[in-house]
Amino acid sequence: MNIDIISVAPELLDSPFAHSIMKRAKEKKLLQIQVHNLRNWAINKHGQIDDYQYGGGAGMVMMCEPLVNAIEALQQQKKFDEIIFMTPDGEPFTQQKANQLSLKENILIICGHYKGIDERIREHYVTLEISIGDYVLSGGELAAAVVVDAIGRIIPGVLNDETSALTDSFQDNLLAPPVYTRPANFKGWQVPDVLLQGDTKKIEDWRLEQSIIRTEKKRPNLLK
Ligand code: 6GU
Repeated sequence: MNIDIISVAPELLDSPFAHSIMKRAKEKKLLQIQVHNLRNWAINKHGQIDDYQYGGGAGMVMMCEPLVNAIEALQQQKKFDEIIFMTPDGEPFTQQKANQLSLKENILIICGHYKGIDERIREHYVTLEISIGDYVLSGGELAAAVVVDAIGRIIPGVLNDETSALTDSFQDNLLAPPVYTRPANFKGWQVPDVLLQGDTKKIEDWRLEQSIIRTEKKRPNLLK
């Protein structure tokens, strides 16, 4: 899978993909991430990519021309299955959406800044708008990092058996059950007996029961 990202702050995206599972995905060539600096397509030598909004009001708007030139330059190289705009007014991001996107071949992500991007880009190029929650970030980069991480770790072949995504919270609309590691007794706090007895069927039943209890308690809406 290829993910191209257009950003005015590419440095923000250096670190998130350089570790652990994301790093492995890249090393295994299952995921290729390329971050492109929008200023490469600035309209003048001052690096301008934004301008005042028509009708007045505070905040700059990212202009059509640099974005169109960036998008079209990348479209020369690849046919994108999805052109995603990261925006707080987008569709709420979920595990289900991550699952769907992990099956695509080429994705382009546009990170907004300032007051957003000229509406005409959303009308004529963007195929999907994503928000990562009901709060406002200063730019789309951190949100894009969240989305790419969630997608990248479930690309087939990225996780090994040990870290299988099938047991994640949300995969079946249930939160994951509690987990424990050694020692079995720490300061008198005991690990539940069932986990120590090696009966895999019993353990499986216990985990499902705990998942349901936990979901009822913390996120009852998921059960509806
Ligand atoms: Cl995708 N972008 C920004 N700027 N803020 C957000 C967001 C995205 N999702 C939630 N807040």
